[in-house]
Amino acid sequence: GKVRAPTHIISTISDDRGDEPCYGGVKMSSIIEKGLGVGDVISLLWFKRSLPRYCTRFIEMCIMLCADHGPCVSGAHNTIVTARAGKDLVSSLVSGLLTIGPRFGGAIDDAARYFKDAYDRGLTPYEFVESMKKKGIRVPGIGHRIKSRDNRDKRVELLQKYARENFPNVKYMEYAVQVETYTLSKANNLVLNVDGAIGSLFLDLLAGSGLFTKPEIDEIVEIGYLNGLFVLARSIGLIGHTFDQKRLKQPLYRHPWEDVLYTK
Ligand code: Q5B
Repeated sequence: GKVRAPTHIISTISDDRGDEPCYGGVKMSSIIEKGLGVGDVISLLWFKRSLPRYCTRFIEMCIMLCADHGPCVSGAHNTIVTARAGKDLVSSLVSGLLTIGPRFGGAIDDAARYFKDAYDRGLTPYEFVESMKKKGIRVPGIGHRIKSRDNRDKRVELLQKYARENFPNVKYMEYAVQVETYTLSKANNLVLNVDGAIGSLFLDLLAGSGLFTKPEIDEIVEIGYLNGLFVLARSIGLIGHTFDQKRLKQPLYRHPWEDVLYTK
């Protein structure tokens, strides 16, 4: 009687079979009654555990600070062009999301991987950056198109301030800052960017909270959970850009000839 047919799906993060859905074993009514937020929901569904308030607040700050960065970035541009081609919300959203990758917004996981590896192996910032250069790999989490030594990214400053005041330890972030000091000696725009700040600080969250084992941290970094924060956050802005274009009744976009170098 205890033998059951093999299932086609294994799922561990939520359960909808009882009188109310549970996220990571926590009843939805309890999430609402306790006044929990979206950071707690992410903790339960992604990390399969309740995290302390300072961690869930940090997750919420990442979502809020990455929600949008204007109409000129790759994602918003694609979304705007798609919306102006008359496409629906989902098409406009995904066309923007598809630009998220190693150069734009999707460098958080690689930043965490490389900063973790370099710090854990005891590499100096000089050794780390120069070894990346030899391999022909740009340091993920470093560099920005418009941010620079003299025009710092407020998002990075806010996340760093919060973590310094609330995290038990910020060793990975301080290492990333030392890397930035070295890269800034090479060029003015090689700042620690928002991807690098989130990547290094999330390593500190994972290592400092005491709630993750070392193999669990390695698995999270290896699988690559952290770009999910940018994808989730920027969806808020991309949805906004879609509505904005529709509300403004913007016509089909055509790029101006003057802005193309036609050459043979
Ligand atoms: N160089 C971000 O480059 C950018 C270097 C580097 C070593 C580096 C570049 C990069 C790593 C990926 C990353 C996240 C493409 C950025 C984001 C979200 C956003 C976006 C927004 C938002 C910018 C000039 C010279 C060259 C390069 C060297 C550049 N980066 N060397 N390590 N990391 N970063 N992405 O300005 O000798 O002349 O060949 O790939 O972390 O996406 O707001 O816009 O919220 O939406 O185009 O903030 O840094 O510079 O490509 O002309 O390079 O610098 O090798 O050297 P740029 P390039 P050389 S945050």
